[in-house]
Amino acid sequence: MNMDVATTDEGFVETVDREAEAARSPFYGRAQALNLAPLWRVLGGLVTEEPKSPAVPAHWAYADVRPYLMEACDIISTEEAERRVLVFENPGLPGQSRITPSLFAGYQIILPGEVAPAHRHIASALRFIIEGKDAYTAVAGEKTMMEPGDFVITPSWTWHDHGNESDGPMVWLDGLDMHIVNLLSASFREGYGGKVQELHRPEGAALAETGCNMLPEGYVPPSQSSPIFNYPYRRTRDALDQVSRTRNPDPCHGHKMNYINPVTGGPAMPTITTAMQLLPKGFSSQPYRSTAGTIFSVVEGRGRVRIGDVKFDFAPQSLFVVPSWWPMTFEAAEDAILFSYSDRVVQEKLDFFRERRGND
Ligand code: 1HN
Repeated sequence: MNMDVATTDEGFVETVDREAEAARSPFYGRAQALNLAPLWRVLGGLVTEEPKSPAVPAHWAYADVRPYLMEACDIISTEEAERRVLVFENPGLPGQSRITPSLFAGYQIILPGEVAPAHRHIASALRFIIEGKDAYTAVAGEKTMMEPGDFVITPSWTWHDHGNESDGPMVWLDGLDMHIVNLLSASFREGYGGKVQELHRPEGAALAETGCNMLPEGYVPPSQSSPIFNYPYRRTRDALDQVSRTRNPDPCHGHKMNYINPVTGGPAMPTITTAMQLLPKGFSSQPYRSTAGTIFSVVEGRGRVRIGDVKFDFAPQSLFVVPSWWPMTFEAAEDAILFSYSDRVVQEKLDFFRERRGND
């Protein structure tokens, strides 16, 4: 036997008997002509012993990204682009508009007076505000003004348009689940047929109805997404501050709070788990890994994240990605506030989700 170590297309190392494989080769060729393929040549890569993400850890500093956003404003209008977005591409997944295999991340910039026209799609979106004020998004007939640190939801198949009524640029992080939608070939999209949608609810209606730990008698939720579509930073920050006075920090996560849908108590979005966490100054976390590849956006504070043997220093408005099953630890040089999103809720619904705390 002539045993060789070979690397498959998926990058997995296998032991191969070259002579036997050569003898089987005509069979493989004839089978291929009938669109048949031998499982035994690909099994190891199809069903891995542990998660092997094609994504890699990556970090973007806002000072590096912002000039490109500004330059994008010089070369294309929101009108022409429809959405003026620079996509964060995972270096392990170039050209695919993926920051993880399942999730999209991009920064959208909208200048004073511009409008991003109304449309809707099956993909759900989150907005996490990075810079600017007095810009709005309108979702399903209601407008909300956005500020840095606000977490805003565009549920599946809801009309949405954005506008900037301020005198400065507005930048937010767009997180979308279209890769999950597309995996299942379930995408639809349509234009509204007018720049801005008709508003039929006063600003603040959603927060009053569903964001005060009460629900109107007889309330029927319009979708599986949280009816609160803007979680204001002021409230989130206050909650983290209060919680940090009454609880000890989790050894892996510090003070971490998940955004919830008040109707169900479950995650705010049906396909994307979202959270905000406070790492107190001087906090040094225990290692943590999970199968949910996670995108982090830093709101406040400086520190360091270690992902496997890769280290990134983070600062306000940094963005970084931790792929599935990579161990991560945090060190906070200052009180740090981190927004994050992942596909955890999807994995939990399908019984896929696994996590491991500590060093094993
Ligand atoms: C989209 O519709 C928006 O509505 C932002 O603001 C980013 C990225 C990919 C596909 C659709 C938006 C998007 C997007």
